[in-house]
Amino acid sequence: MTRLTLVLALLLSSTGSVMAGQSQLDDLHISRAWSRALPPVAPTGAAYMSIENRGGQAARLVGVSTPIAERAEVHQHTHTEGVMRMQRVDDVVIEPGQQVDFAPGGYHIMLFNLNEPLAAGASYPLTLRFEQAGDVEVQIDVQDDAPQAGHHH
Ligand SMILES: [Cu+2]
Repeated sequence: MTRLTLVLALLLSSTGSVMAGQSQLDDLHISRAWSRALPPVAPTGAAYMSIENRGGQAARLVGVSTPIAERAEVHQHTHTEGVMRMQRVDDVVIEPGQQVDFAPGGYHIMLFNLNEPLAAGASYPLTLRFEQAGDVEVQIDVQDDAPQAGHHH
């Protein structure tokens, strides 16, 4: 392989991966993004949403962040011997054609050391980091009750 061919091949392969990332971003549909309203003194909160993967390859959520909390983590509730606990998970995989619901009692985004209250009617940005697709920013609506099932923005 000549040097020029090698450079061309490298260029083509990197362009290809960027495009794959872009298209996977388009394949991720996030709906029902909400937080439960809490009293202003609450130090922690949680965010919920549904993530649907309409693409052909698995998507892996590897991180979360938001300006309204010092730290955000992906958590899962587990039942062990009748006791409900929650624990941090490193990633959540959304298989092609699948939807994963983050909801009370299951997966949730845990927010530590809130620097503004989760007041009903407010909203705030949350960034979901996917391994291939990159960052997706969603707007989280703060409300008293869970949104209706099947409601999409
Ligand atoms: Cu939690």
